Amino acid sequence: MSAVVISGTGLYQPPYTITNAELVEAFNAYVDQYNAEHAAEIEAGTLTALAHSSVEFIEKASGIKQRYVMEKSGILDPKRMYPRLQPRGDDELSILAEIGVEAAKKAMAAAGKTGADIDAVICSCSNLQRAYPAIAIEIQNAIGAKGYGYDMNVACSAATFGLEQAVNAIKSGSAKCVLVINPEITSGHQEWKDRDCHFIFGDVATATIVERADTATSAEQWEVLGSKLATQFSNNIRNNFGYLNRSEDSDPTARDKTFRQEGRKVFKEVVPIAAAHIESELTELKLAPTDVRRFWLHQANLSMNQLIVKRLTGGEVTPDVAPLILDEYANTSSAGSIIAFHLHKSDLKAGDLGVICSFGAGYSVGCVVVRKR
Ligand code: CO8
Repeated sequence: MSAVVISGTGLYQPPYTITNAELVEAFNAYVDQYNAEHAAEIEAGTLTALAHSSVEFIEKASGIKQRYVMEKSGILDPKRMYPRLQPRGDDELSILAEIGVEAAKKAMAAAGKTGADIDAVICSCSNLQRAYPAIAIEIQNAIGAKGYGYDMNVACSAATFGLEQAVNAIKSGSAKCVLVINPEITSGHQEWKDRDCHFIFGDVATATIVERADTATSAEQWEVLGSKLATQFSNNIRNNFGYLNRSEDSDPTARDKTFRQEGRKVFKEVVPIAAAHIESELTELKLAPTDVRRFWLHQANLSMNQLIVKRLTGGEVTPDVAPLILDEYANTSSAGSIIAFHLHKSDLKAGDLGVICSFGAGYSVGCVVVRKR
């Protein structure tokens, strides 16, 4: 059996940025408006006044400085606080497929492939636009790929879970060249009115080409040495949006139909899970954490990533060891670790070892160990 390699990656960056200052200004205007509208209940003690957000808190607590979004005016409108997207006809490319295709084109160019070379498309992300037909099949059609496509969702771990499915498809012979896409329009499910989480997410799309080493022609290739996935049920990150909302007669715009989390619990519980998970996969491959030249980790929180790598290596956690992209992109859910890999891999030398790792809702954690060829 030929080795399996990652032979190209691609990144689509949305057209708009929102800085923390812009975000906090809009949020605080919303809070002032809400408190003024509910002044009587707040005065009577039957309602708690909302508190202002702050740029200092956001940067200190998370490391996030800005985020990219598909649409900005709706999010920053204190009377709305979510994106304004134009509906598209059934005969037009959907917005999720469109950003996936843009990332895919870049990944295919990097790998020296055309659509005709791709024989499986996996669209793996946190937020799928519709129930069916699968976004992956729409992308397959748009790029002229053969074979099959399917959608999958493992929240923030969707990219590494998708990569393992791609590797397994190649090893089993069901595909020769797989396109894994992580399109994330998180702004649609972000709760922009909640001070605890309004700063967390950003939009983006990433794509990765996984293929047999004997068909790979790109200048830069990463052999997949192994991968490991794990899940453990938790309600600490949850979104109840779903197709049964109508039948339950529940309000589709209620707070529980957007992203919610117990951020501090997630932080505390997921750091040891992720560190142990990476270590156990490295041990199975007869490698040590100190053999790893670079960790491309899920981008949710700067301190979280530093703690994970510190637990593993015991050494200093520099951006060279664990590159940070969340300052610019925020948490882009499944795409975060792949953005880090895409932007911070070319300086490594042949033989260098790296780990792509993502973790999040579920809980879920996935890691992929790669070596530069
Ligand atoms: N401005 C000012 N003060 C604030 C703000 C704010 N914006 N927000 C909270 N505070 C206050 C709180 O009220 C609290 O005050 P007090 O001490 O008086 O109670 C204080 O600041 C501290 O609040 P927290 O304990 O909440 O703050 P933390 O230090 O824990 O930081 C973080 C919050 C940054 C959220 C942090 O907990 C974190 O990053 N945790 C990890 C989260 C994580 O990794 N989550 C993964 C989720 S992503 C995922 O799995 C994908 C889901 C699918 C994507 C959906 C797309 C929309």
